[in-house]
Amino acid sequence: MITLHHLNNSRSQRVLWLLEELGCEYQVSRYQRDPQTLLAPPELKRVHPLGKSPVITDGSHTLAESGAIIEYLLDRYGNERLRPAAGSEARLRYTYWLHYAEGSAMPPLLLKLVFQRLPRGPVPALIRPLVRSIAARAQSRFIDPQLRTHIDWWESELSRAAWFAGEEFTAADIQMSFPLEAAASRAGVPLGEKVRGFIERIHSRAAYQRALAAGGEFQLAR
Ligand SMILES: N[C@@H](CCC(=O)N[C@@H](CS)C(=O)NCC(=O)O)C(=O)O
Repeated sequence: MITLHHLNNSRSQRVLWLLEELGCEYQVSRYQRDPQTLLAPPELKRVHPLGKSPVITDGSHTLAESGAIIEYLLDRYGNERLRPAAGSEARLRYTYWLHYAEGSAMPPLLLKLVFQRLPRGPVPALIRPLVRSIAARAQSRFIDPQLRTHIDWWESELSRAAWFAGEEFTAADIQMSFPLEAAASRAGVPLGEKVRGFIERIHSRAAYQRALAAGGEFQLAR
C-alpha cells in the first residue's frame, strides 16, 4: 500500500491529486506545519532526512521530490495514462514542464514568500522600517520582474494548447498546478486569462476535488 506523508497546505497536494486521478489505493499520514515558521514538524525527518513533503513510501521504497514521485507512480501504476508517448513532441513538452515547475518556477515564488513575510517576522522595532524597505526593493527590483516573465511565459504556452504538454491533460499539469496556484495566491502580479482558465479547469476536475477532501486544508501561504 502506498503511504503519502502529507503536509498541510503544501506541494504534497499534487501527489494526492495524482493518486486520485490514477485511482490508486493509498493512505495518508498527516503532518502539520508550524503556524509561525511554516516549517514541517521534525517527525517528517524520520521518514526522509530532508524532512520535506511530499514523501511516499511504497513497499520497500521511500521516495521524495514531487517530480520523481510522479514519474514513479506513472511507471508503476500509470498504465500509459497522464504521460504522452515516449519520443513524441508532447512527451518533450511534458518532461520540460515537469522539471521546470520546481527547477525554475518555484524559486522566485519562494523568494516572494520570504521577502513578503520578512518585515512581519520578529524584527526589532528600530530596524523594522529598514527591513521593510529592503524587502520592498528586493521584490520590486528583482523578484516581481522575474515573476512577470514566468507568468507571461505560462500565458503564451497556454495560448498554444489547452494543457502544458498539448491538447491532453497530463501529470505535467498536476506538477505545474502548484506554481500557478502559488502565483495566484502571492505573486501580486495580475494573471492572464489563459492562466486563470487553467486554474478554473483543474479545480473543476473530480479527482482534484476528491484530493482536496482527502488532504483537508489547502491554502497557500502569502
Ligand atoms: N522540490 C521539492 C520541494 C519540497 C518542499 O520544499 N516541500 C515543502 C512543502 S511545499 C516543505 O516540506 N516545507 C516544510 C519545510 O521546509 O520544513 C518537491 O517538489 O518535492
